[in-house]
Amino acid sequence: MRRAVVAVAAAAALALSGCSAAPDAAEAEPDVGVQLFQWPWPAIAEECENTLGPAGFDWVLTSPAQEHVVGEQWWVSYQPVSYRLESRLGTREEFADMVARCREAGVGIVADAVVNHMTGQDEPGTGWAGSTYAHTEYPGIWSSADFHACGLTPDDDIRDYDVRAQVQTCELVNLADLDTASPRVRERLGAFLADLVSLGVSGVRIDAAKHMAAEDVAAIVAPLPDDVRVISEVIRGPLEPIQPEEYLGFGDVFEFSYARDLAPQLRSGIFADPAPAAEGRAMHVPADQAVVFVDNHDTERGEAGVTGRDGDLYVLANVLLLADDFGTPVVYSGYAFDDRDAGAPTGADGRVVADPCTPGEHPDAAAGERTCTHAWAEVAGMLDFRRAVGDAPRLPGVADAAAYGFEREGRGVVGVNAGDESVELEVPTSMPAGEYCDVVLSGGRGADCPDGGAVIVADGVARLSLAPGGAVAIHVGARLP
Ligand code: AAO
Repeated sequence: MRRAVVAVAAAAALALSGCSAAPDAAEAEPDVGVQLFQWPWPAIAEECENTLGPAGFDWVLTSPAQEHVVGEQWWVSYQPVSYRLESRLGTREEFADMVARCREAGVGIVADAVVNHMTGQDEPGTGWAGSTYAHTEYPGIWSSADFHACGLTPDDDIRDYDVRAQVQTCELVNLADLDTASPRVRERLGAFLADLVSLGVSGVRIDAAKHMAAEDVAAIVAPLPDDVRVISEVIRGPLEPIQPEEYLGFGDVFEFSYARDLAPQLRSGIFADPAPAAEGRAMHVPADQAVVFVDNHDTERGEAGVTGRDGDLYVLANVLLLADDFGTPVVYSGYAFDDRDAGAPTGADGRVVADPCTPGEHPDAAAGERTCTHAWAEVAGMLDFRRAVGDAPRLPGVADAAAYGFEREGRGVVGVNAGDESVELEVPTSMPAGEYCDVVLSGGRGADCPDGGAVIVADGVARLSLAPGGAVAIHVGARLP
């Protein structure tokens, strides 16, 4: 069985540093990903160089690179027409250039791979790069024999997630469902993933993995080199027969329970300590195979989680995500929208465009504008925190009114306030007494600690002044002289 191996970024040298060097015992490169949803390849390359590498992000999850059906909606990306890497997000050359430039900046690329299905179109058509297709005919690639015809529902679409055979052999929202049990299909899909790897990607997201038997996905990814990270998208339906745990034999999974636990705590201001990471969390895959997030492109359009539309609460959610010791966190960065289907802004040629984000800025994105979450000072500061606390365990927290905070043993303290009253939160800590810079406020730039950004640790207690909707984080590398 192949094992997911975590790529180590070479960004340490570029990392924003604190005021004084942290003891290096526990210091580790933070294994933090960022999903740049519907970002075009040349713009991702630029973000790697200007923002992501310097902040210490380890990898970027892209949107799918395959040729897709033509349309304005973002989700055309999820209806592949061929395995040519020509899409609204860029050409094959631009994809390869992005991978190389990001790698140079210490950032890996995890490519979203759509292998469960092809298009959901009933009428024949021509894809973005000129390939012709019909629902189950893709000349030179697939013919109808390569697809499932489940015969279990009136239109062969999935109706009932409680029936395994439907979920894995019927069509997900009318998307032509490949017969991934077939050796020929497996081999062709494997060749597509190998092509991505040949361009230097460090990992792949397996879209709609739930809709393929785990043994099929295992067979498709088996030929990949061991150091290619495989992350399966298996949305946890607590009562469904197909569970994310089935997909752990060959890689990691996105753990949807994480955000579902976090969101109600932020909304209510009533926080509870999770079980220690080493003991595992209920309804979560083990920490070392869990990829966790506040939101993604589906949940920000669907589930009742905390999203970019929640203002301060969304910042607090990201602070807690990055302060935690559970799983591999992925920050989500897309664009604001007022229509679920609305695609990202495009130029006159129909290609998606994106202006660069400015490190440290936190714009109020209007519909169609990039949220730039990955460039926010608060996020950069928390990557700095994460680097400094390393593998120090999360200790039981303290709550006061709607504020909550905890220590990463001996190395850092974090606090958030989800209420509308200021709170002085006292968090017990074994950090050395002294004055520390708040890296949330300073974006990790300890040396330029702004006025009011200093936090006192004395008598084994960190005193955090938490404004309504505010967050504070300090770590041993950001101690003021
Ligand atoms: C579009 C149109 C369709 C049209 C189709 C074909 O919207 O009307 O029929 O084209 O022409 C994306 C878009 C779709 C789009 C599609 C293709 O979201 O709107 O369809 O591209 O262009 C299931 C899958 C999961 C999937 C998710 C959307 O299991 O894999 O649906 N996510 C991925 C991508 C996604 C993409 C595709 C797959 C397809 O991330 O962007 O679709 O490539 C339950 C189940 C889940 C199920 C959800 C939604 O979840 O457990 O497995 O996800 O329902 O049906 C609670 C429950 C939880 C439940 C959840 C629902 O939390 O605990 O069980 O609520 O949010």
